[in-house]
Amino acid sequence: MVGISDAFLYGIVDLGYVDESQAVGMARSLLDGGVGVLQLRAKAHQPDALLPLAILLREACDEFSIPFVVNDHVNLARDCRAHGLHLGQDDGNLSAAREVLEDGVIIGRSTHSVEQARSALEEGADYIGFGPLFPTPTKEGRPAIGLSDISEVQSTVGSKIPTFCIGGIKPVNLDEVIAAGARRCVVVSHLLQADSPKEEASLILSTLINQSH
Ligand code: 3NM
Repeated sequence: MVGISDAFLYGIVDLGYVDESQAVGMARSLLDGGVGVLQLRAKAHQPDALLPLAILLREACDEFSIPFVVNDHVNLARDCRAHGLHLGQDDGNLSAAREVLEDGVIIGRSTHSVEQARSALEEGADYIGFGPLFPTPTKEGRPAIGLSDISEVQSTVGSKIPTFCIGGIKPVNLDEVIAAGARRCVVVSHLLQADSPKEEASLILSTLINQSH
């Protein structure tokens, strides 16, 4: 299994954009395109109903030796034997989730400020998301934080755990995001709405890899 520290592009199969019947095909396109970690995000679904899909996605990720992460639902993460769980700011503490999960399962935390990023590191998060950098329809209503804090988060937290910038990132602003200090990114709507998610993922990944070395 390749670890999360090897991941530069984080893909999310978000059932707000992708019909459940297309989710495995989309996951495979993203994996073919080179995402280094894949999450299932399904804000409008009952977690129990997601178990068959979560197992299929975990199996697809296993084929690619890539971590599969479940958003929000700790029991679903346990039951599908996900490699990781992702928690928002209001989703409880990490230690409670760790009691449910097998040893070695990684836990990520969404953070929206430098202070939250530092707290996530202190509470033992294995990685963080940092954003939203730009306004995004995927998380409507959440204010954009801009690019000015990326370099501080990258040098303080990002030097210790993988730090993925998120929120409104697309090829048109990727150079700017990288120039502001980002090394790793999550891209959701741009990839899920692309004609070829595989090609778009591959392009974004090469930009991230080429510019951060
Ligand atoms: N979390 P897109 S922003 C799921 O800042 C999510 O924590 C965010 O989607 C955060 O690439 C976001 O479509 C949406 O903007 C990312």
